[in-house]
Amino acid sequence: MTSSRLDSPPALPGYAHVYSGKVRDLYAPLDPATGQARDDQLLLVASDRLSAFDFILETPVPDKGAVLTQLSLWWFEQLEDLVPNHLVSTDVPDEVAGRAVLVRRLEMLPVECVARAYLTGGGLREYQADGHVSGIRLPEGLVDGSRLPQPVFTPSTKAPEGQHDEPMSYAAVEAAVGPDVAARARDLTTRILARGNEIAAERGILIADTKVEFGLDGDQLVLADEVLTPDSSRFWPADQWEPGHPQPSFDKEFVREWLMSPASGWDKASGEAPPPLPEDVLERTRAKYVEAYERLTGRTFTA
Ligand code: Q0Z
Repeated sequence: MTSSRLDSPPALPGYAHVYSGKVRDLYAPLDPATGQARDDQLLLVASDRLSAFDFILETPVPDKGAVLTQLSLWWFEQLEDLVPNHLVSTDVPDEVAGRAVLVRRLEMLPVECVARAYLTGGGLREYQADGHVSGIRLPEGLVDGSRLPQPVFTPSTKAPEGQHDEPMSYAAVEAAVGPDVAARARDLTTRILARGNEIAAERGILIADTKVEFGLDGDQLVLADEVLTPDSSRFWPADQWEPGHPQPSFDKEFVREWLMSPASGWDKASGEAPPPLPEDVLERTRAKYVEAYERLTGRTFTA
């Protein structure tokens, strides 16, 4: 058995492969004059790979990479007055058209900048232990899915691929990047999520939490990587929001439901890789990504 993430990434003429994550690949453009990899730019390529229950599924979701790339680009525009971003150009090779961006290579902060607007997951577990998340005292009586009075900054460490990020205290962020950069990153992260929710709420989507990455250009913080996509954030359907239990995922609900059903024949506890997804589950999942894009942006998605 092979999994797609062990396959070599596609060769892209004019680019050197740098790194592959779970669902994306990173390349450096080659200088045509010298054939050497440039050190000032990167090509970020989003694949159609999907992760569920910590596995990369073997069946790609058609157009997922393009939908998420186009969504990130739209959010960059919506956030332009809040924060500069790393985008250089969307003029990319035909093989990756629509699902890749050329970006400025930055000195990345060694911190995952997470903000939470609703309580769930690791934040909920911290709250249940002692009423705090990331050192911030929250009101009493909150449950899974509760909306927080305001978005809170809950940074985490950048764990090596395959491992889970660990919560990081704000003091540890200050020690890693200095108090000034830490305060600006905290402020920007919570504002990005607040702005995201102002826009998404009008369109029937709640953004429970999000992870953003910043790089430094001199002393200026620059928004890098993807932003406010279903891969970097928890999207919930607003009309089904009901605090008190886990909320359905906007994008992965059909995948999770099928994998956990007897129809899949898969036992999560077995540690085995999940089976390939049936065509109808794939098609409905593709439709959810397109729906998120079209509802948020008001644009029609064209592949
Ligand atoms: C992003 C990632 C992957 C895609 C490094 N502007 C930047 N400058 C320097 N580094 C990065 C960026 Cl975005 C950077 N990542 C995460 C991994 C594909 C994005 F394999 N890593």
